Amino acid sequence: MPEETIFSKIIRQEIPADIVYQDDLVTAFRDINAQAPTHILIIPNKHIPTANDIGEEDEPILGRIFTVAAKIAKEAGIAEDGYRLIMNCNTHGGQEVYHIHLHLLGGRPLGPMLSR
Ligand code: DGP
Repeated sequence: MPEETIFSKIIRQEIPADIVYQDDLVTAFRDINAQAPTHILIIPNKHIPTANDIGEEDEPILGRIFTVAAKIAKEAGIAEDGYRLIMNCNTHGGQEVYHIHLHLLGGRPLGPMLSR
């Protein structure tokens, strides 16, 4: 298992972050470099480096990540208009932090999914 990242320190609240939700399986906090009015990262408390490392034993965690994303979107008032959920994987996916995270982006029309 590769080294833990800065996200493990955020989970343990050893460094500051704007945490909007935390339970036994997941933590959600505002992205430091917001790309939209609402930009929240939902991450597992367990260190899973990339989407390639998700195992069957992690299915409850992944389910929780998505139910928490939906709950946060509703609370943020963006559920009806809509939003985008993204998980980047490895270099071609543009992953910068090797602790899986689901980006929740919304609060404005986000346009086409990929820039051309
Ligand atoms: P990705 O490219 O998918 O690995 O996205 C990583 C995101 O993590 C990026 O949008 C910026 C965010 N990020 C990186 N370091 C920190 C941090 O220390 N605090 C917070 N809140 N967000 C961070």
